Amino acid sequence: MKALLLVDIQNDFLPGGALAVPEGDRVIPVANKLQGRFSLVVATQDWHPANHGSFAANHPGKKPFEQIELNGLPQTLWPVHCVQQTKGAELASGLDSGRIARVFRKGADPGLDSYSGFFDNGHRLATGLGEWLKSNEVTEVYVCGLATDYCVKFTALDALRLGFKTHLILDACRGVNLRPDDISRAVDEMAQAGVSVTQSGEVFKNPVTPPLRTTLFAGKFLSLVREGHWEYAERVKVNGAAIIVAVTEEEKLLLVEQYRIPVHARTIEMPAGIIGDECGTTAESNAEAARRELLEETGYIAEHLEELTRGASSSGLASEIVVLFRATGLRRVSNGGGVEHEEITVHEVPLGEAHDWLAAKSRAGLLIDPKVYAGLYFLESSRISGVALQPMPTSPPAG
Ligand code: VGL
Ligand code: ZN
Repeated sequence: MKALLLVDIQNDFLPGGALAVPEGDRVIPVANKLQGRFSLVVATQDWHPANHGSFAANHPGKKPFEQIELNGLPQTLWPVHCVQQTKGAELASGLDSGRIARVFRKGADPGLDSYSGFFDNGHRLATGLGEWLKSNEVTEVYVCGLATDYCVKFTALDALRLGFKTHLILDACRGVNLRPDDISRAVDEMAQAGVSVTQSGEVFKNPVTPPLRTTLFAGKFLSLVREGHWEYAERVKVNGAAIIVAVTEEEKLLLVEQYRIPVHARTIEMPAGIIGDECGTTAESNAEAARRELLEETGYIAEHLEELTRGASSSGLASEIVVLFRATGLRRVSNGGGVEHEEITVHEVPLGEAHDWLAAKSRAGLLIDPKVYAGLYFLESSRISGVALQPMPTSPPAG
């Protein structure tokens, strides 16, 4: 498997930061776009204590960029940068971090600097990155970030040493250039050592290699999948679920009650349904699916559908993403009750009584889906803040 390594893309290394790399911010949009081409993304983070030995300020009479010896190793002195728990040490504000599987920190030992994301400069301590990549079956790494002539260079050289096929994505890196040709010398040194020097445009041409995935069981509606060491459920030909927070003109919340086989209990849930194959691509198609499900389950047609939020329904158990909609302008056109065998009871609960009603159902032994409370949160907070709800574009329900 291939992994993308985002090296030290941190606020302090951007223009305006404590140790600004010229044009450091230019790597961010490229790094964001590159992430979509890898199924595994890892970041490194320079993470120094305030008393770090690489800071000129900690050596009386010394200035940034002077050379000293630190515990037997040559050391360039730097301005104070990437101090733990500061804004400057955080990953760059514009960097998409939702897909970063892990962040490896380095440079925490006051007596040792650590340019490479794999080891400190004396190769005395490992950060764990190498082991972790190997445990994830990574054989090939693509390196980008800051700074070409320091942390990027040493990270790429160590990756090679550890046996990874190593690529440098040149246009997704920027360097310090303390001496005018430091960057080009660093690139030459990496290339000489065996790093393949490439451009993001070349990477975008490569197909995305999916992670090693085994289908342990393929049912009619669900598969059980193993990816790495993780097992999870995935729906067949479906890519999400719509949950509908529906309030009638009389301020009544629509809830559904049904017997659920996996939990052997009656449950109270928001009306919901799966978002099919063709959906998920546009907000409208999701809204259409939500409108259809609401009609099937409750017999109500909704005039407006507004997306409230989206997220994982149970991220350790299933790949499912749920989209929470608010439905308004409700008109009852049929009895609902779901498609055959669903045997759904629709409840219309006055909003002001919802909490007491749910508590009573819970006491009676029914299981309340916590997403019901998420829906109530949105109803209550939209009133408190007086947010005007935007109507969604409407069209007649499908089918
Ligand atoms: C770096 C100098 C000092 C880097 C970190 O990320 O390249 N450079 N600390
Ligand atoms: Zn540093």
